Order: sequence, then C-alpha cells, then structure tokens
Amino acid sequence: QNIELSYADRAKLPNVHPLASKLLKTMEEKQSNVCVSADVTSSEELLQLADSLGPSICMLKTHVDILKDYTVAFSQRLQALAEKHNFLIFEDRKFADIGNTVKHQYEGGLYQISSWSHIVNAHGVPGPGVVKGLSAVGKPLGRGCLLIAQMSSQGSLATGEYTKAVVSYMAEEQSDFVIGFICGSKITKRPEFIHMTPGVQMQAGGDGLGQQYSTPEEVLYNKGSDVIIVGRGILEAPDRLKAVESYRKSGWEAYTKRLGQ
Ligand code: 5IU
Repeated sequence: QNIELSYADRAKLPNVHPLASKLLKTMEEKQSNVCVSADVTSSEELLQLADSLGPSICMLKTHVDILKDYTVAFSQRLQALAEKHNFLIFEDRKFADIGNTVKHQYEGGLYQISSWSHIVNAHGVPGPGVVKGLSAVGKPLGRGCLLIAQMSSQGSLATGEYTKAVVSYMAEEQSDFVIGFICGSKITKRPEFIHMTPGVQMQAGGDGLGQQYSTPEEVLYNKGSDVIIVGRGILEAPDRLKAVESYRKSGWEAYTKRLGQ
C-alpha cells in the first residue's frame, strides 16, 4: 500500500522543484486545488476574473493568443494580481516544435511568455529537445514546465506507450525544469511531480467538440490527480464566484478523502 503524502509534505521533499514546492504550499494554505482556465477574449475581463476568483484558486491558466487586446501593461497587471492573491500563472501554450524554435516562441514574439508566466506546457512529440529549448529560457528565471502526457479530448493519441515515454524519457531526466504533467490520472509515483487534469465539471459529459468531462471527485479521489483545471464549469455559471467556491470545496473534500482524513 502506498502512503499518501499531503501537499504540505510533498512541498518539503528534498528533490522537489522550488516552483512545485511553492504551488503545493499555496494549495495547502488556500485549501484549493483549483486552477481556473480563464478562456476569455478581453484582457479587462481576464483581469477582473483574476481579481475576483484569485482568493479561491491556486493557479490561473491563460490562452494569451485568444485575447483581442493583449498589451505588456496587461501582463504586468496580471502578475500583480498573482502576487496579491497568491496564485501561479500558467500559459497553456502547448509548445511542440524543435528546441531552437520553442526557445524563441517562449521568450520573444508579441507575448514574451517567459517574462510573465510561471508555468508553461509542452507536447512530448518533438522529443527531449523541446524541454531543453524551453529550459534554456525558463530555468534561469525560475520557471517550470508541465508535459502533456494525456489529453482530455475524445480520440486523443496521447495514450499508452506514448504517455509512459513522456513520463520516463522526457520528465524524469529533466526534472530540474519539468514540474509535472497534464494527464487524466496519476501516472508516476514520484511525489515531486504534480498531476494536473483538464476536462472537469460538476457533471460528467462533453461539449460536442470532443471535450470530455469528469467530476472533481472522480479526478482527485478515484484517479489520484492533484489539480483540477476548470474553464466553462466556472465561466459559464450564473455566479462565477459561487461556482469557483463550489469547485474548491468539492476538490478539497476529494483530496482529504484520498488522504484518509
Ligand atoms: N485543455 C483541455 N484538455 C487538454 C489540455 C488542455 O481541455 O487535454 I493539454 C484546456 C482547453 C481549455 C481548458 O483551455 O483546458 C478546458 O476548458 P473547459 O473546462 O471549458 O472545457
């Protein structure tokens, strides 16, 4: 039988990445394993979301390229809100090119993602070079990366041997920059890695475009993941604040149940 470590215990492990440690501590302090997926197209609305939902979340996920009005000032205000409410920023950029190209995509262009996002993610398809390229930019800044080991969408090709290779060949060898995975369930026993799962709503189902939903209880208790990523379950609720709090509460209950408390 595996002993379940608490988020607080895992934050103190000798080999844990400093950013993963910070996230785990934040989760424990705020009693929140909720990452809100702030998939809105106006930067003003995104900042409002960050300010109002900030106290209830451990992380805020962005798709900066869907904003119609991105500015550097916006990225600075978002960083200030992350400080104010103690959450991490995760730009869901899904890098998937050769090392040299992702280096430029991460550091430069219009968005200069590495300057404001604590965490980014990458596909394993290119092989270890994608992590090496990102790491060259992000490691000196104290950033971290999640590898996409599985996807929530129907018919995803990221399964089986592919998932295993992402874990063993890509993550375990580059754990100075890789802090965990996007996945549907716990895929490594190493407690230093963080498992984050999208495709979460209060009711199981789908969206008609391939998204598949599981409940917080299913993801955190049955599947052993650590963080639930919730977009429309919160964004399309009549009261977003009430919704994020209900995800926070059921997420925390499922986690404490897993710990056997
Ligand atoms: N997202 C997924 N599934 C994945 C990955 C990312 O849904 O496998 I990798 C993103 C897409 C969207 C958010 O930004 O997570 C989920 O939003 P909804 O909760 O609204 O479905």
